Amino acid sequence: MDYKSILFAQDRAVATITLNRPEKLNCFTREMHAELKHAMARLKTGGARCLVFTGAGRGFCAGQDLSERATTMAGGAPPDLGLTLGTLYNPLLLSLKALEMPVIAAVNGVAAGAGANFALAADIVLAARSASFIQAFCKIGLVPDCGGTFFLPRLVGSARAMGLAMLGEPISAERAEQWGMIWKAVDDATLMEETQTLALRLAAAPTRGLALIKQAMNASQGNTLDVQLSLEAALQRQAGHTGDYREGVTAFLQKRAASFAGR
Ligand code: LHQ
Repeated sequence: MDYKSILFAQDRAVATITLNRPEKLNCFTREMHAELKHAMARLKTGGARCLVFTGAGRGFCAGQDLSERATTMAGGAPPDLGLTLGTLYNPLLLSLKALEMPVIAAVNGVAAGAGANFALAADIVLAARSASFIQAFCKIGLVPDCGGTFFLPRLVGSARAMGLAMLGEPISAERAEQWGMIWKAVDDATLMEETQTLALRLAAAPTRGLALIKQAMNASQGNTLDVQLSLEAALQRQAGHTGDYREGVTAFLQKRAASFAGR
């Protein structure tokens, strides 16, 4: 598939997907969704062990391309935005969450609407100091989607989540870091360098173990302690069967750096 709205690159075991409609702040179109779906599927076979998402130009992603969305359909009927979410956005979010490798969002500029929540769905979010996050939905009469009503209260607490969702005010990268919404705000000039360093580090880590950590963390959102403890035991059983566990312990005992194969 020839990509027109995204770029896909792979450097060693780090795959990078760049949303690439810079003149429109990389807002989502149907075409971009189709290309993202294709690129996500490609990751399963290409040997990548870490995925980075970023945006081209001055923005990360301004959410749904509103010019592609009629507010009134033929015959005057209202549009079915639930169908759009169910067919395009929700599968994208779930595929990110299910991806068996760490996902980093390198938020290079404004992240608004679905673009903000798409970034928050990553496992680790780095943002340029000049970047901002905007729950823009309330300004056009919509509800935060792409998991916003799930991630935000868990990340920043319900008072801040409600304020962000109802006021739609931009929150700076630094404030987002202070609030625990993202991992780190970094200087604009070093964002991509720091992202690549982190991505290479994660790509050289025990990938299977990281995938199991991700599974446990994601499941914990809806589990009771006893259920979560059982899940930890089941996942630890799997982790204990990996070559990377053997290598990690052997390297520790031999006082040398471990070399993880990712399985
Ligand atoms: C845009 C957009 C955009 C089109 C910038 N669309 N062109 C899911 C399912 C189905 C339907 C509905 O929605 C959803 C989920 C959602 O994501 S809803 C929320 C959609 N996003 C927004 O409401 C954000 C709209 N954008 C903005 O508020 C501003 O552009 C922000 C604050 C992000 C950035 O402002 P500025 O830095 O001042 O840039 P700008 O507004 O000048 O934008 C640059 C260009 O990008 C401009 O085009 P132009 O041809 O005039 O230069 C904008 O029209 C275009 N653009 N966002 N979402």
